[in-house]
Amino acid sequence: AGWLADETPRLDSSVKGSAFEPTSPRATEPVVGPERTVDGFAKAFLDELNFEAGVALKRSTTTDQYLALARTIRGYLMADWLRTAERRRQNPTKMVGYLSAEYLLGRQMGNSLLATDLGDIAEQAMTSLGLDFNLLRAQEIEPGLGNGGLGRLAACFIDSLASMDVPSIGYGIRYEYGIFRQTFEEGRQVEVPDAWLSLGAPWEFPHPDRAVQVNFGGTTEQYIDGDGRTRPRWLPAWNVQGIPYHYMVPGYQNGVVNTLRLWSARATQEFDLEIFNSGDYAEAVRAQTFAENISKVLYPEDSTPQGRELRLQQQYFFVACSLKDFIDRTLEEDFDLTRLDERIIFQLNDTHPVIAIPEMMRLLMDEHDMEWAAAWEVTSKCFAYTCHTLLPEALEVWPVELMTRLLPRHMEIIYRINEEFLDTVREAFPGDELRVRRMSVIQEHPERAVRMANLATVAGVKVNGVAALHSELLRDKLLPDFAALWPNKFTNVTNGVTPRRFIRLANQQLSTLITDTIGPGWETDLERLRELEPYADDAAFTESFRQVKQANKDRLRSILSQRDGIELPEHAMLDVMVKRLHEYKRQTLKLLHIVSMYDDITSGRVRREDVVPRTFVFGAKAAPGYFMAKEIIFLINSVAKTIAQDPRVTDLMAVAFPANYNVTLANKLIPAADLSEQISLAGKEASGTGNMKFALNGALTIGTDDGANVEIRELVGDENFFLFGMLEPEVAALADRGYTPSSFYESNPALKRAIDLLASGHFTGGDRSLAAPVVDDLLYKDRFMALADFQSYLDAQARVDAAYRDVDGWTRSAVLNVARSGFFSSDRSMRDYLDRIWMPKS
Ligand code: C3B
Repeated sequence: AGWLADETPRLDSSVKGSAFEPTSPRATEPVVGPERTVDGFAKAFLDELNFEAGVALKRSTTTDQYLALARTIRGYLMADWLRTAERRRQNPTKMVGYLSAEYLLGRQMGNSLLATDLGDIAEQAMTSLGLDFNLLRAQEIEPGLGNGGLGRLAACFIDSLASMDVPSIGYGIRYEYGIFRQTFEEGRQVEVPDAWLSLGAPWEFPHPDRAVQVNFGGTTEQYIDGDGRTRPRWLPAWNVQGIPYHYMVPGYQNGVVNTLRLWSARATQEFDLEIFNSGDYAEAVRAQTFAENISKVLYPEDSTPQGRELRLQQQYFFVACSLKDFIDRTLEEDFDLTRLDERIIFQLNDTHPVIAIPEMMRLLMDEHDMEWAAAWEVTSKCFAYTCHTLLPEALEVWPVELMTRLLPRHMEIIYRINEEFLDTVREAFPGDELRVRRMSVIQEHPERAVRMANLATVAGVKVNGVAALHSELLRDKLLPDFAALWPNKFTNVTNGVTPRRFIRLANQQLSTLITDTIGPGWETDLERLRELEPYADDAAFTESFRQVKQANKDRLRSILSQRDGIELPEHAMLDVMVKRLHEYKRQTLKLLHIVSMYDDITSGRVRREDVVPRTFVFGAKAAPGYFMAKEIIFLINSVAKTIAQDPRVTDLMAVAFPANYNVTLANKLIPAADLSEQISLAGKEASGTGNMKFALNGALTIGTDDGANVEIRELVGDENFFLFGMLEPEVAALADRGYTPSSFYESNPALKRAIDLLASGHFTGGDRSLAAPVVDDLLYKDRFMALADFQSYLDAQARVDAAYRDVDGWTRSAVLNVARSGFFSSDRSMRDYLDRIWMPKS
């Protein structure tokens, strides 16, 4: 057990340029963990199985074995976890508190094995016990505690923070049910609850002993305090407890393990005791259910918020728990809270946690006796806000009526923040009452409501967008009045993805090829992928690169065959569009391309030998209440089925739509892709992060000039990217002129044919009405201008075909995509947050 005695943290592979110098660890109590040998691992595993679970190996189920394996692996992380925490406690510095309602973590086992470098030992240990390691790994249900890009981004960020040894903590909600499991019935999406905890939860550590109370409702009043001062206080009507659950966030082979703290809601004892004592047993149980509802389920809306009361309860619940946890438990007891900003910066992941701002004011004033001015002084240094969208309907507003009912004290505080803020505006822009109205934290129409983005902008030290274009539009179009008042508040941090999960784990063969070519260490210094550039013309390297891609495609074919019964052709370009189903992302544009290709072949308009065979893969969940998104899913499945049954085309095209796209499936799909579809209407996709994962795995992008596509194209080069579509200013101009989709339909024969064929019922068993919702929307509304970009898209797809025929040229471009995408590591994003927002030098 040499590694246990080893008190030097293994920081040699920590990310270059980390803002934090590792401090000498002072573990006061050595933690004894299992030995890093096959025997040691096997013994630890049997200990878990026999003594913790109380099961004999011979009698154990696959689930028992999976749980014991998970607990064994986490045992190896324990010493580093405790040591990291102790080191931080001994040397308190400014921390990052990442506040996010979503963490789309993906499976934990593979990542933990990678972080500890225990993969081989674990596999051999399982084999020595006669167990199938891969079967056990496949048991894990990923914690789907997020919807899509925003939640996955949070997971990438905490991975990077640990790999860079940044003192940080992630705060969020432990939903009992994560994002629904998607199934298809007759081509239509059916949602099944995601009971991810049902088999046991081997990766979490509940701490009911550290419960926090959270209050809701009631009223406020003025009272006279001990010093004769009149002060407001909150008389809440009900409360719940937040139970923290801790999750390890291991850094990449650097001896660091950070913490993710997710809160689960429980009924407080007072709450139900009172009712119990009144003799109403049923009411007491109902009350319990009511309290526990708060963390019951993840809202499955993505990008468009549902303004439901329970959602505001969730937001306040986790934020109140987290602030209290930080102030009461993480800070030293006598810490001077006027200096809070020296010890914490809370990053607000979109508007979901923005209620933290008035909550901090309330804590400082009502519970820590601070005056307004002092409380505001420090609060306005402790938060920064990331905006993840531009769609106006996606900006959260909470009705004043609801806010007053649920959080009356917070509403008062928000009013006062707004009053003082509007004074500032009036001073800066005298007589400009229209501007005052636009900037107010309170909107008056269509109903009085709190604009959470405005509140975050008023209080935040910085406001950032998530890609260069997005940050520009955020500043100049979404919040221009704020930018005029505070130009320096606005900044950009382009998103990134963790290379550990999305290259090293997802694409082991490519990782080996990279390491063999440029040596180790690129996983934490991703710009080093540049060293691959010279190999883009190296025959041996490009041959290996192609073999890796083919192997990944073969693996995907076998996975889809087993998982979904989908049989894909062996040799075809793999053209992939995976992301949430949203009209602005334009899955319908992809569908129009597919239908157009089908029509070209079946009508003999193209010669068969001129067709580049393609396999199209979709992966997308629709929000359960999003009618049009669900209709689009149905239509894609209908087209897929018709194509699969039409012998005229089966050798040239196939469409696959495996159900339940999630992080686990992404890890199999992305490494296999040749072509990455990033085709949102320009100006609508804030960043995209899937686009980065594809480029890093050697897919070429066909994309609009939107989000991070802009930066991908700049870096990989125009000749290695298929650009199409209107630019954002052109989109804006067309919208101003008035957009009529039907005019594009009338004037473009290829488009007309594709739409007519869709509308004819050809793909829907002859029933025209089944295609009508989507077709009619395209023809008469088409809010995201798919028809306007259709021809440009078709032309770009023709360029893709031509490029793909040139095998060497394509491979060269693919290699260059990998070599030039190192910028998109989330380590770089974290460095940017550190330099520009969290710990700026100046
Ligand atoms: C997403 C955006 O739609 C993506 O463009 C972006 O890459 C990610 O966030 C991460 O920044 N997003 C989301 O997933 N959910 C929201 N509510 C808003 C934005």
